[in-house]
Amino acid sequence: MKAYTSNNIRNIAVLGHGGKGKTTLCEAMLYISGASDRLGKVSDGNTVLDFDTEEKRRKSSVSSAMAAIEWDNTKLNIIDAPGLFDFENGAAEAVRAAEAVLIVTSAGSGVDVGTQKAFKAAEKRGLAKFFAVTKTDSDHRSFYKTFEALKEEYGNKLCPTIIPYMEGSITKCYINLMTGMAFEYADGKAVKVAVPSDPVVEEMTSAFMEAVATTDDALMEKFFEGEPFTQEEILKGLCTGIFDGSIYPVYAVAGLTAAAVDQLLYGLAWSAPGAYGYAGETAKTEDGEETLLPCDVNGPLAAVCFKTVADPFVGKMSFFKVVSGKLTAETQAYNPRTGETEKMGKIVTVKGAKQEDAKEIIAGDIGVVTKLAKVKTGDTLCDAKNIVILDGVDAPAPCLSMAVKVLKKGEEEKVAQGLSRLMEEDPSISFSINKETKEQILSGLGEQHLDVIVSKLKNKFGVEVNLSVPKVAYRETIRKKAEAQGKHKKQSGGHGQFGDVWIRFEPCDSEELVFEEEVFGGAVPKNFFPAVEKGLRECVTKGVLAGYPMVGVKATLYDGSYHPVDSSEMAFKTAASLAYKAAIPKADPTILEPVGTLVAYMPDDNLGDIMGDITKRRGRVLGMGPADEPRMQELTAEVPMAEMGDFTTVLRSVTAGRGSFRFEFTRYEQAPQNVVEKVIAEASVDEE
Ligand SMILES: Nc1nc2c(ncn2[C@@H]2O[C@H](COP(=O)(O)OP(=O)(O)OP(=O)(O)O)[C@@H](O)[C@H]2O)c(=O)[nH]1
Ligand SMILES: [Mg+2]
Repeated sequence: MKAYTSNNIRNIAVLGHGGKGKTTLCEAMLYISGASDRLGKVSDGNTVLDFDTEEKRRKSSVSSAMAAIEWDNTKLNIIDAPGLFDFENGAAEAVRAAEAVLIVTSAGSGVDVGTQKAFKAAEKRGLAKFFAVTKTDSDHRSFYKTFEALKEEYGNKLCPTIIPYMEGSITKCYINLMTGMAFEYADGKAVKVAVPSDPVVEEMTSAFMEAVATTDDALMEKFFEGEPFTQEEILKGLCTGIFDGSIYPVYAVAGLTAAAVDQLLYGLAWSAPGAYGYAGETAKTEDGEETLLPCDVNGPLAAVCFKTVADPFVGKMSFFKVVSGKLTAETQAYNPRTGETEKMGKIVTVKGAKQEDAKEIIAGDIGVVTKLAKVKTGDTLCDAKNIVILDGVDAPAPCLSMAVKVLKKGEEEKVAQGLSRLMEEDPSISFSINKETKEQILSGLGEQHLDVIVSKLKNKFGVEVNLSVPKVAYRETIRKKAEAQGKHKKQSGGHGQFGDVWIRFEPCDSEELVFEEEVFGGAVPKNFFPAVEKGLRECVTKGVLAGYPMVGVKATLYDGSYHPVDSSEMAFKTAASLAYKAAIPKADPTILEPVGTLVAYMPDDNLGDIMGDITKRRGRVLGMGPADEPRMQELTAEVPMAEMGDFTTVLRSVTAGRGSFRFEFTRYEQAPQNVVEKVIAEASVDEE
């Protein structure tokens, strides 16, 4: 690939709802531009971008993939993101690296959730927005229906740019309103035809011109006078509007047949902003001050790692967006997070799974540095003399947790290693050990996400695991006062063992055991008190009902007796545990369950259903009201953690993916009787 200067590079994130045709469209862009010598098909598993085994198996993208395209003296870095919400991390990576987002939907669709999410993600980072309505080759899939739906959602900023001319339900040709030319397509090849005269074409042309006119007063005047615009005026207006967010161009295409894809490439090359077009990117200095970094190849280095891949052959690959300066094999790059200077590996560019050596990655471009052992996704690399921190990646937080069971004994370490590699690639995975239940907990964004992780463990790391619903960390406590004697006496041959205590147990507020003594007249000598306390502290780690830790207990040693020769610390420790075992069952023991606070967001229409679901989960709604976003509600509730298992899945299905939530542990509460019985029954099964 030839060398491009910063002003000729565009980074485009391709986002949208699952299955709408993003990968297919990207493949067509690669094919039409000559970056790929065949038109890959997702259904045939031969695409450049869905190269991972999991993607081929599922016929759907699971991670972001990148390829550079050369078109009209411009380098277009295309980043194809997965549409399924379980793989949303890929979209977060793509958005971090891009200046423009191509939102893909398909003809005949309304405004789907993927479109809304992509739009929001682009807004959040202030990126330019383009729409591609694909699948316009299929019969009875109306581009115009989708256009109207988008218009209703996004208003007059929507600017038809390539439109299909339909005869009945069949697309005959595509009209480029930028150039005023029409083309028919056969095998992706364009044949110029006359622009059909049709009221729809006239209406769309007028909408296009009006959108362009809004970017400049002089053009608006011309528009009202009915004067035609020159090509330069059109392009300038379009670029201005796209850049400042007053125009969202809409392109009709068909990825599968590569129809009108050349027109889309022209549109992106001519009118998508690159990093060079902006004043710069805002970073933070070490003191937390904001500083603007212009896209200047001669400026100080500032690059953000937006994606990490653990490649089996090349090793670790860190994907960078260079904001200022350049990355070369000789660069001394400082990592403010670790405080270390990184030794550069090789510089490569990627086309899907393929790598090609490169000399450098310059400001405004993206590329890969290999073997940076310490760099993580989200890290900034910069000049040690000019330390800056760029925004990281807005990765979604894990929300569905399962317990991991390793199938073959002895492979635990291998599983942990495999997972830590996968976590390097995907920050929306987390893996930890629950100290209380001793279970290994794997968390991700949903069932499909966890399913892919399990498959990758098997295929990439050769280890098999099963997932099950995690145990809940219950606690035990007592509800009334009770006392008992614990007497340990043994006479075996010479030296005997003797310890005798009377201990009172009562409820208290402390999580930890509170130990006191009220011994009169040396019934138990002082030097044995620590042994009694130690014995009790060991006991409360296991409750008497189901073996969960005991909390909220005060123990008072108030009497006992000793033997001048046979008493020992050991004997008093044992005596204390006998008192515990005898007293606690009389102290009305019960089970406490963890309760968390849920804050959930959902569209207005789903509020009733979600409230019903929360009630079914034994939750208490604490409050609700309109969320910050239009047409969304925010609901706060307290829900037992044991009931939250599949809430992610239910919320997603009820809200068609629009909902989201946070859930955090709040406190322990008395569990209802049926739960107490269930927990005790399960514990006795576990013990058998
Ligand atoms: N007829 C027709 N079918 C298409 C077109 N584009 C994609 N498809 C089909 O739609 C399905 C999904 O296409 P993908 O390209 O995998 O969609 P995606 O948006 O990348 O999907 P995710 O990666 O899962 O988000 C495949 O079966 C494609 O063959 C098109 O232009 N025309
Ligand atoms: Mg895809």
